[in-house]
Amino acid sequence: MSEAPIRRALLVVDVQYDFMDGGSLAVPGGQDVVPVINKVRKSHAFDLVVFTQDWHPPNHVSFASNNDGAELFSTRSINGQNQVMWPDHCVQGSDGARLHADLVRSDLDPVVQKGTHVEHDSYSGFQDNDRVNKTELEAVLKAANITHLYICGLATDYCVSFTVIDAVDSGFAVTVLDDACRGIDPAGCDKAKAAWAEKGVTLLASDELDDF
Ligand code: VGL
Ligand code: ZN
Repeated sequence: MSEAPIRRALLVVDVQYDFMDGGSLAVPGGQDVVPVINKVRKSHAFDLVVFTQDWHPPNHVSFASNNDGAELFSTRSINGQNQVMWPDHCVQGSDGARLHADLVRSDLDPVVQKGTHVEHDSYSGFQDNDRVNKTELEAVLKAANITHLYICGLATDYCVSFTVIDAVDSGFAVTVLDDACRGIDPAGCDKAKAAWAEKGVTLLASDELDDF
């Protein structure tokens, strides 16, 4: 049986101002991924580069401010999901929701928005946490015949991790670029990496990446 030719995409998760130091939901050192991601992009011939963008309506269910009496970073059960009560972040059209201006981008790079439904949170770039709605990410990748995904961005223990797991489940060969990611909680990052290893994900430093 002949194998599909290798086609590689760089998938950059949620590199947005609200996740930078000083942002409303800061990931420590979040901005430090930008030069690493740019360097990887410039030094490799990716067939496609895709960005995800957390893109919430102001009345989004994941905001503590929209849940009476909710303490920030506590967890509530909402529609059968454990929902973290986040600070307001990545509100559609806000400055905090913008992708970092220093990211090298082309007009050809798709930007896939997620978390757009009021009642559903979406850590994964592929689908809501409750799996009710899919984004167009899988269709975008499949339309470009992508076989291998190189994933980086923010935050390791939330949106990167959920995206990595769904990417494997969607049939892609997945590599995560460790130094092009930052996480919120170190214990959560360790847990995420253990789960990725179980799924056959390759974890590399960006300078360990093969030439292509
Ligand atoms: C994220 C929490 C809430 C992320 C997004 O990008 O990791 N985390 N929304
Ligand atoms: Zn969010």
